[in-house]
Amino acid sequence: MSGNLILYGMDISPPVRACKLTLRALNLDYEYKEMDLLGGEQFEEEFLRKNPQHTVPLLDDNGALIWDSHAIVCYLVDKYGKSDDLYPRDLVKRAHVDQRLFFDASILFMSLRNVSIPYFVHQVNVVPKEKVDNIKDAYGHLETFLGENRYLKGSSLTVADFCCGATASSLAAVLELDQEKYPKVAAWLERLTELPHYEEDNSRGLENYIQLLKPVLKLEE
Ligand SMILES: N[C@@H](CCC(=O)N[C@@H](CS)C(=O)NCC(=O)O)C(=O)O
Repeated sequence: MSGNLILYGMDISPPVRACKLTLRALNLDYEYKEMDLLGGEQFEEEFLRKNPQHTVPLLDDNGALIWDSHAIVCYLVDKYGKSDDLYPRDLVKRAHVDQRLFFDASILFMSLRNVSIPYFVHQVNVVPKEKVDNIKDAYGHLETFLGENRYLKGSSLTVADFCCGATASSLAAVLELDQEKYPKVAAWLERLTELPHYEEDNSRGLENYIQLLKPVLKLEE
């Protein structure tokens, strides 16, 4: 039973959307507290006491505070999943899902954050070639990971699809996916749109995110 789950977030944030997709897949009720990141609400004392790293998503599960989307989605499945399908308990299978999660945390999401933060914080709207190349590399890795599989790790959906999917769909805010070069990524992202409530949990925030960034960014290629 989920008691008092509270998710602190902002819909434009890809890691927040990954948590929403996970909460939805687990059929969990939760309270959503929308934060004003662009107005600096994450730096207010009350929030810093909860998460000194001042990031969303932040999960409050009956007083237990957990941040970083990857830690949150794994925790949610381990604690509330009726099965381990989304985050397998088998050690090898789990390690493979973890690899995709760490790839999101360290490569995929960072290729986006390294463009978005300079703009949101310092109004830097020119994206140097090496940052554009990082995004191309990240798309390329996803194409390879997908191979002949429907999902990022094999034939069934896992939390890696939620985390990497929320980020990969958001990369279009900087560099539109080249569907001919990365057909498997394109098909996988399209497949994810068939998830129940995907529109509400990912697409809406994603569209706002793209609208905020795409028109102002100038890419050096
Ligand atoms: N690795 C973290 C990244 C979280 C993150 O960077 N969140 C951004 C929004 S997308 C944020 O809260 N930025 C505000 C700040 O860093 O002050 C996760 O997956 O949760």
